[in-house]
Amino acid sequence: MRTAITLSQVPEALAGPFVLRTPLPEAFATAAVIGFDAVELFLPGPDFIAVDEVKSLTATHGLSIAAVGTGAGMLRHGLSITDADEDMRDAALDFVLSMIDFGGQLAAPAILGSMQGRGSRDLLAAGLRLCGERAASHGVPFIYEPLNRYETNLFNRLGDAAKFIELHDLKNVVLLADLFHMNIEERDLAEAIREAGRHIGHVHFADSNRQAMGFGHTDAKPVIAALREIQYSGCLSAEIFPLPDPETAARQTISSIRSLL
Ligand code: LER
Ligand code: MN
Repeated sequence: MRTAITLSQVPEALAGPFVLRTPLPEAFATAAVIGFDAVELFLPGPDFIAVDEVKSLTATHGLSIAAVGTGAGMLRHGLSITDADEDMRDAALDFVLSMIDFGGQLAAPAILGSMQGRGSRDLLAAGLRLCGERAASHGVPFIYEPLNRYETNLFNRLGDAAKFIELHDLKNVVLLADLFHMNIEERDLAEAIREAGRHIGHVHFADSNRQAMGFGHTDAKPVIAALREIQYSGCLSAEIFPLPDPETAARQTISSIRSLL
């Protein structure tokens, strides 16, 4: 398993669970110095920075791109791929597809989190199919993230989302296990990970209170054991609040992962 940390460049996401918010060159340098393998990018959109500039930052700092978030489409433009309005839905899909293309050029998968909205499962299946196909053209998966009940009506638990992927035969769509959402919705974190098994393609590594692992009350040992059991080899990505400050949160993430792995 590899370590990753979230970098946000979205002013509207000031209250969000993103650790490093300084300009990208500085944020990449901080992530590398603290010892992360990768960074997860939360950007305003696909044109915020040229792909070549990101490639040069990854090369300079020896980091890879764990994933790219799409949530700015919801935060900045109110877009969701399950919007009942067809024009809004199309605009949402355009945004997500353009983020898939952006990430794809960096060998990074895109994530559908808040842009899933609160719509119908049929619209979700249609959107995920398109996104999975587009991601496949870049040789990366597309990541679907079940969220807690206060953020979506669609899927709150990994096992239900895994069954949905199988029922609709959604190819190249993997699941994001966000331990913060899971702490609210799952009966048992490790059991949920085992149940979703091979469908899990990304992990948001957060403690119960969405702070760095070790700053809340989640028992991370069985979680790591379950991830090992399903032979998860992706990133443990710290999508957490920068508390008490970004550097402490980042360092705590690394030291907790080192003690667990
Ligand atoms: C995004 O990864 C996430 O976990 C959401 O809670 C953000 O709204
Ligand atoms: Mn998340």
